[in-house]
Amino acid sequence: MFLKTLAAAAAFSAVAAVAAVPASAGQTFDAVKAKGFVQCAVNTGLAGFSFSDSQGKWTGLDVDLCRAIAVAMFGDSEKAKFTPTTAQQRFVALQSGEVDVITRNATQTLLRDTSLGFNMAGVNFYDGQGFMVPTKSNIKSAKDLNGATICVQPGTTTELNLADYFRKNKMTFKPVLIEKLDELLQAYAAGRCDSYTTDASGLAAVRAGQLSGKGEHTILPERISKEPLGPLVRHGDDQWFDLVKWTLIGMIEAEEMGITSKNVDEMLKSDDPAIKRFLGVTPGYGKAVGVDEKWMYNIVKQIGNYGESFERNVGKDTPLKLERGQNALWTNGGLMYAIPFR
Ligand SMILES: N[C@@H](CCC(=O)N[C@@H](CS)C(=O)NCC(=O)O)C(=O)O
Repeated sequence: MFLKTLAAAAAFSAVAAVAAVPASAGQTFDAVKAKGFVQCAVNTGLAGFSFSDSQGKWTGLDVDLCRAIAVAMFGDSEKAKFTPTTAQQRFVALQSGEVDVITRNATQTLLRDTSLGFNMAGVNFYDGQGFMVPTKSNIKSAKDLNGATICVQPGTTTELNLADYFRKNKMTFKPVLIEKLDELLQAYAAGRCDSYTTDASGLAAVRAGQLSGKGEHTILPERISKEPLGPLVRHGDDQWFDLVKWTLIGMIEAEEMGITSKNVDEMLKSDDPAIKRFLGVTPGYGKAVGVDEKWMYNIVKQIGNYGESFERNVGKDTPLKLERGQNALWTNGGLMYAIPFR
């Protein structure tokens, strides 16, 4: 009996000891801290997601996520640098250490998580693959594309899904593979392809961006795949993985809690214990993640919550005019669900 009690006490203190151990810093986390900025792989230019203006200032939903990571690490959204990558270049850039994280419409898949050596740190945009056609073609459905020539970027899930979809539906197609988005869109606009296929968000982005003023374009109704897009980090640094993952979850949690860039200072005075912990008024989470206790306060203050970032970059009042849809909070019928800050 006495022995049992001793064993139980030992087990309890072991748990307590584990809980008290500070998060151990990993290679990437330390390297980012030492160099003083985070290097993110982004698109070469996709309106609403990652786009650089004539002054070289990057904006977009994916850029916001990168900046939020910078805020978590350094308290400053300007401590983020961007490496534009094509779909083919992005994975090598992460594997080689050229970038610290990919915040660029990358679909989370089994092979990327395993064989490519990455960890998937959450989903910041739920998407599906679609097709675009010139409106004057009068094509109304993907099923009308039998025999079509289709423009597609190599090194993407898009390319693989396209082949599966046509095979499954016993249809044929001719792929035109072009790595650089701008070149591909020129080919499409010049009529070299009957259709262009990518994630539906990408179709909306190029229609509002590179293709604006180049005729009318229709996005066909079918979504032929699931494209959960989100940040990727290299295997081997759990602390860095945790930081990226909880930065994204934190932006969603802030929206769930009703904390915005406008009211976050008011919220500091809240009596709600969960809000006090979230904003670092009650310390704990910052230390657990290895950053300043005010990390989430700073992120919401400088970047906003997930919904604010969505509306500012891709929402219904932007040229992309995207509905929240699957990207609404779970409480509003969407898939965005923050794992508890606890
Ligand atoms: N989600 C797919 C496709 C990602 C992708 O590369 N999409 C294209 C079309 S939206 C893109 O981002 N192009 C921008 C660029 O190459 O800079 C994947 O992860 O493989």
